[in-house]
Amino acid sequence: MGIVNVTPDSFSDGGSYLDPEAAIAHGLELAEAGAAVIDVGGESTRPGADPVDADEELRRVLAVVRGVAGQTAVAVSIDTTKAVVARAALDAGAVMVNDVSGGTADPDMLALVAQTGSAYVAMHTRGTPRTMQSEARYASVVREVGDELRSRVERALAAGVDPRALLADPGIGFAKTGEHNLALLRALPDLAARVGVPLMVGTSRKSFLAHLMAAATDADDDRRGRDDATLATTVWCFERGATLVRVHDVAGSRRAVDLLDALERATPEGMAA
Ligand code: PMM
Repeated sequence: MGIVNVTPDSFSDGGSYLDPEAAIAHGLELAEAGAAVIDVGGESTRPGADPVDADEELRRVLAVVRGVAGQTAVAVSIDTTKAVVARAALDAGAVMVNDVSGGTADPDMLALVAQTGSAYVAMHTRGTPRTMQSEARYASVVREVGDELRSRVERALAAGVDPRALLADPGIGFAKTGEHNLALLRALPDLAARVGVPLMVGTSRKSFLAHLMAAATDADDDRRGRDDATLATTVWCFERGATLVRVHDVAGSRRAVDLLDALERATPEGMAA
């Protein structure tokens, strides 16, 4: 899943794609680079971010969803917690709703997804982007995130969301410390078993990667370093059963994943040849 943030304040690409034409061109570039889904978002979810009202969110995303969906066969997803934004985006050509609140922010969201038959990503978080980091307290992060995510999945299924089009996401960086993030990444197979639906994971350029880089290399914490660390976590996630990863650098991720596939298929004879 390639990311198009149409926001002034997302932490890694905020402000780069506020102009709809630039955002559409970027989405098409990610499709060309091999993304399976293009995720368009108009509200930053970085820790402490201020909420955006539905009118402003629609003003940012709608032309971009329409433009990308109209010019590529690659699926478009709308990254929103609001049912009105999701509905308009689905009407404009999106086929998936990526909801970082997992259906807890808007009481109308799950019914809308069920009624439209769209695909749905239920992500785990606690509180809102403003409050979530104060809620990063767990006795056992894998068990608690697994249980809370499972209950979001069950609510989605009970509302009539299509079970074949439902993904769950542990919400790396959402109400989690760096250590929580690493614990969840290490336990992905266990988490997948607890949640019972395919997993999507988003580590791309997130701040906990700086600590991982510092522990593993003497590289500076810059964009390149975070993209390298994202590739390592992307391969890690696919190796441990994730179905979809959400990334900024689609071309690099695509190459890494194609190499992983080649490695898995390779025979000793094939490698020698
Ligand atoms: N992360 C961000 C935004 N939306 N959606 C899902 N499902 N999973 C994530 O991990 C996720 C998300 C924040 O990252 P960004 O500001 O770089 O887009």
